[in-house]
Amino acid sequence: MTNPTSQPSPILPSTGDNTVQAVSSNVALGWLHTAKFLTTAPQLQFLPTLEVPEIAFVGRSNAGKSTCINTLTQQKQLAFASKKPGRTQHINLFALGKQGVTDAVLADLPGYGYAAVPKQDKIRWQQVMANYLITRENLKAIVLMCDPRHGLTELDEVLLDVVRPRVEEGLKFLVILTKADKLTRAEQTKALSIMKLNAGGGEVRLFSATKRQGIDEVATLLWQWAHPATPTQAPIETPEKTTE
Ligand SMILES: Nc1nc2c(ncn2[C@@H]2O[C@H](COP(=O)(O)OP(=O)(O)OP(=O)(O)O)[C@@H](O)[C@H]2O)c(=O)[nH]1
Ligand SMILES: [Mg+2]
Repeated sequence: MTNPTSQPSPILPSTGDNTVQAVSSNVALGWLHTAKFLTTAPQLQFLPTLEVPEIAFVGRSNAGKSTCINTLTQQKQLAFASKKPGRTQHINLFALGKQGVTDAVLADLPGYGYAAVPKQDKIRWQQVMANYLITRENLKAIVLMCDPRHGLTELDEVLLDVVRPRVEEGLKFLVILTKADKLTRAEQTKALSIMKLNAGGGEVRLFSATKRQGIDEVATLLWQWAHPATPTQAPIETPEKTTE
């Protein structure tokens, strides 16, 4: 195994927003199960403008983004997953919401860093991705999928640089350490603590689609991000009654 994520890397600021609603993982998973294919687009300008929160899954090619979406939504083939890297080549949106009312969207993005892709295509895709991450207005959260056996790659670091200003403005950020089933318990613990250092204020979770590890936790987090608690109102003070 290569040494995972050992070098210090960009620290993302904490968003400092702790207003979350308590929810059971069953509710969160039930909500995720409502996912339906919404649309696909080769780049940002062809995506519909949406008002609901969007949660984007990004990461290196073959990291497990599409599989993670299928696992969380409990649908076998919602997103196309494949052994062959570079399977997802468009931005694919999936609508979530009970009773047919969309209240959030998941975005499955093409992976980066696949060596066999021609250089021109790589550059084009990096521009599409940067453009999406910087300007997509309803983007509420980014889930960075990272295979802990490889650690953060150079392109992951570039992505962290691109999203840092938005995280400072409140964008939520989660690193999912994928394919945790490939690691021993000790390696998982180590990879988790190293990534916690590297992700700064972002959340970090271990995940395995095959061993069904981390699913409840990630589902709950995504539900909370899509349904932030409205700040509790301060009680209105009524003047004390005076009797004369
Ligand atoms: N062992 C194991 N394999 C996994 C897991 N998640 C995904 N894989 C495998 O990893 C490969 C890539 O998965 P995808 O979900 O297609 O990866 P992706 O990140 O969407 O890839 P691109 O679309 O190319 O960017 C597939 O062969 C999956 O079966 C996991 O948790 N454990
Ligand atoms: Mg994919």
